[in-house]
Amino acid sequence: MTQEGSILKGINNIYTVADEHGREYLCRIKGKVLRGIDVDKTPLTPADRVLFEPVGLQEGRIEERLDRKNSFVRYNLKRRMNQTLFVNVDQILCVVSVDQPQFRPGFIDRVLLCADDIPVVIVLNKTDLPEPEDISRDIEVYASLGIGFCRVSAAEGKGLDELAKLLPGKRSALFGQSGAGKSSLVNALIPAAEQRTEEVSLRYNKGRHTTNFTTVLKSQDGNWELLDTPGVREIDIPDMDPSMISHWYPDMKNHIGRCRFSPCLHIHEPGCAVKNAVEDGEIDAGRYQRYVRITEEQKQRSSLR
Ligand SMILES: Nc1nc2c(ncn2[C@@H]2O[C@H](COP(=O)(O)OP(=O)(O)OP(=O)(O)O)[C@@H](O)[C@H]2O)c(=O)[nH]1
Ligand SMILES: [Mg+2]
Ligand SMILES: [Zn+2]
Repeated sequence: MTQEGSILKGINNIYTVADEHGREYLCRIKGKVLRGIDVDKTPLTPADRVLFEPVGLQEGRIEERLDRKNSFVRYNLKRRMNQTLFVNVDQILCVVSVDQPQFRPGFIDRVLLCADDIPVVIVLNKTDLPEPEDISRDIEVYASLGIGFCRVSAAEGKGLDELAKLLPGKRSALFGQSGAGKSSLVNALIPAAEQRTEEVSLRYNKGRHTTNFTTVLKSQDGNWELLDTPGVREIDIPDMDPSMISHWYPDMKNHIGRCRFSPCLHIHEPGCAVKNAVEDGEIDAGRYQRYVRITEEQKQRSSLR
């Protein structure tokens, strides 16, 4: 009999599906195509809700994907198409670190663009390491945009109580650069998760990432979930019209309508309200420079088609 379930992970087209009691089934997709999906998107990702038919006690066949509440989408440069990384989350914990890997605000800007309407909280990890000065300035800029922030050290157990307060009743995805400490944080918050972690130097020598597929992990009390995701080195924003990018910047939104030209890329156009706001210090100059880089990249990508 068909049941509703939730995907915990998928490896080589074999999906682990949990039913409403938490019982797990190893499932394949029934037939060649899945009902309820649009062809060019990733058919199934962790946290997708599905209808499946159990076959015996531990296996099953997935028949249909149910509607997604939201999606985190990036552009996959190799495959030259958008790629959904995970879905149906209440918030994204963007894990960045003080160092190893280096703190890069441009990475956070791109995560915010990929996140669409999903709320993002910046989790600054490895605060036990010496901290470059400009980090707190950048963090203040994000705070002024209403983005949540949390300082932690998975290694020393610092700030984890604060982080834990953000989790009850929610499904949160940890996303960030490889080596930032996502799996270490998952293990600190859900000890039974036993996610593999590895030293950054070891990793770079071998040129690989430690976590290589996304897993949904349930808290001990069953009240909240974490998604541990594979780290990335870079992230590219999904395909969109370059002139639309600024609409996703809360700090630019109020200025856009006052530019002389419409649409305006806010780069070379005269009478640009966004550029004026940058000059007046209303918009952070660093964030604007990174906006220009992201927009130029997007223009170039569109021109290659
Ligand atoms: N100094 C310090 N090191 C940490 C901290 N948290 C994690 N690490 C170390 O950073 C390295 C990478 O940690 P992981 O948890 O594997 O990082 P990850 O983000 O899951 O990496 P990927 O799975 O490749 O994306 C490990 O050697 C951890 O021990 C921390 O708070 N401080
Ligand atoms: Mg990991
Ligand atoms: Zn403009």
